[in-house]
Amino acid sequence: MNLCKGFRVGIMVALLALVAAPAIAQDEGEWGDAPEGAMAYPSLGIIGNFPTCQNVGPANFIYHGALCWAFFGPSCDFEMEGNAGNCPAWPPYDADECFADMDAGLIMPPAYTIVPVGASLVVTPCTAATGFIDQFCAPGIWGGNIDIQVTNNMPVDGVVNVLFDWDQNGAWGGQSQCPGGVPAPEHVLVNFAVPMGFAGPLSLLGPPNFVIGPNPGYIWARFTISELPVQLPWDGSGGFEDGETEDYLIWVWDGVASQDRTWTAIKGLYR
Ligand SMILES: [Ca+2]
Ligand SMILES: [Ca+2]
Ligand SMILES: [Ca+2]
Ligand SMILES: [Ca+2]
Repeated sequence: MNLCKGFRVGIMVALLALVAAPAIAQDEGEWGDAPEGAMAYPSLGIIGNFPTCQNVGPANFIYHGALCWAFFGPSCDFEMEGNAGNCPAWPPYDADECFADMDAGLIMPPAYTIVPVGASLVVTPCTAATGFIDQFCAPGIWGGNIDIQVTNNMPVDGVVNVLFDWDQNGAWGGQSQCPGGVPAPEHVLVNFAVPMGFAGPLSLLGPPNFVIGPNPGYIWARFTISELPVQLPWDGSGGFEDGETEDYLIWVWDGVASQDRTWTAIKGLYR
């Protein structure tokens, strides 16, 4: 091969590498597991359109390369597709992380998942722990009612982003309104820096508190750590070299104390 031809081949290889860049998601990596094209809220009959699967549209997906230098909880594990490779199938729900499974990092609140019972889908706790983040429109307080274990072993500062589907429409973005016109944005933590070398509960870094949305019930949430900030407005999709995404179903309290709920149920039996 003469020098000129070698140069041309080099250019061609570089161009091919550029063209091939979006295909990075064909490789093993870290993905989300919030439902896409599947039932997200059984009691409401709402199908999830969260950006999780590469091969389910119209929603996009989120992907992290198989490095795991930045992660939530004890570790990452890698798959070829969303929902731990089960896309487009739900159930199983939360096939990647649920809670206390040696992967998941959520410290509080307790997480829930969805399981088939006969012909129905039923929301059930991930573990024996049950409980809500707080009442609708109450403050979300890092270290008070929400926290996640995070580690950044990357050679750069990382960023964490967190989404909650407050209006239960099966997608992330925009905002809901609480009484008095108080906005409750779904993107509750925006490009929050996690210094190189940090390992601990995210609350130690003082992330800003937020407003819990106005809908009581179950809410899909996404926690993402990455080497680069997300583009705004963010719908939960993206492609990153490093980091991890963990999705959780959490409970927003309707404000009815459990003893009242029990008493109402008891009275109902005698009517
Ligand atoms: Ca994941
Ligand atoms: Ca994984
Ligand atoms: Ca993890
Ligand atoms: Ca939403």
